[in-house]
Amino acid sequence: MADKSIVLEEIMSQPQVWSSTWQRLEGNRDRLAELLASQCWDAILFTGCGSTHYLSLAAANLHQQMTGQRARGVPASEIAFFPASVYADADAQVLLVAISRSGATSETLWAVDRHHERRQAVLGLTCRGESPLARRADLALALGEADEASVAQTRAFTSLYIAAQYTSGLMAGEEPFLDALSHLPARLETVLGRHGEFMAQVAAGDWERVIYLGSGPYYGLACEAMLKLKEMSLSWSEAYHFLEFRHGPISLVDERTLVIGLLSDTAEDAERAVLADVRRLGGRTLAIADAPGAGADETYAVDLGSGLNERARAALYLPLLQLFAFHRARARGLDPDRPRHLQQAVVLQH
Ligand code: F1P
Repeated sequence: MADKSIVLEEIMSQPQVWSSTWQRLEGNRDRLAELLASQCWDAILFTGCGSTHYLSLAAANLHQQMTGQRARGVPASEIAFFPASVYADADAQVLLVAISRSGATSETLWAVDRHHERRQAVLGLTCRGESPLARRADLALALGEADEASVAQTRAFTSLYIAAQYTSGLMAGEEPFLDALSHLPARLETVLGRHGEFMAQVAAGDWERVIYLGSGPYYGLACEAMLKLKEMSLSWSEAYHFLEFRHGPISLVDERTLVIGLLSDTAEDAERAVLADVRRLGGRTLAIADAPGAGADETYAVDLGSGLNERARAALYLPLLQLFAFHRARARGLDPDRPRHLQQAVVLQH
């Protein structure tokens, strides 16, 4: 197999791409602020499919925490087919944030159309300015620099997530948070330099199953890491809210189980205790945190060392986990540039 890989290039390009994304977001600040202030929104609904659905989960969690405004992340197909389960009140003012790398995914466009039937605004976050989503949204932020040739989303996911963080920070009026986002590219450069090779070593282990755990806004990111591993390496993987893992799934743990924890600041002690339980039962753990845990005895540990709080630093976890999926695929003799059964976007016939 050739050493060159498109998806690897895209993963490693994230520091530069995040930098361009940041500039683009700053350039669109006034237009975005205008849309956000155009109504007294009762709720914000985030939606997407696949990776961008998981992005919606993470973004909604963060948004509600930052703004106190009701926010929810749902798969676009639920809005299209079960709108009554999504919109509680017919008169509520709801802003839909529709997220799609391609801007062409059928269910996401159906959700946009459903939402427009309510005569309410759609903010589109996409990588393609000429896409149907960009044309249909009331305001579209098109992150062309983050677009990808690969099937598996990597830099598109993280850049779109940063755009969602920016939107929530703007709505919350939190300038220090917005400023913290501008430091992410430099922090990522350091993280990749320090830990990139190490992820390749861990990925080469004899794992039968890999489980990702995250709390709060990190749950959606844990789900995305799980999806990356499935897509690229055809490996058995699952994701749970951190403490949920004890409530049944922990019975899966054995010596060929790797549990990867995306550690928050808020619940760090409780999360490390879950990982300790995994090791006690014979499993292996990889803890990704901003700083080493005092007295923690992880099988593997990665410290991001960003100095940023858990809300701002979230995107930093993913490139390492994307590298893990990439190297796992290579270790299994698969080509991560050609995931089985997948296309870049799912476009369905009506
Ligand atoms: C969404 C998506 C991808 C997935 C697959 C099919 O695409 O579900 O997350 O990896 O390749 O499409 P998009 O709406 O974000 O373009």
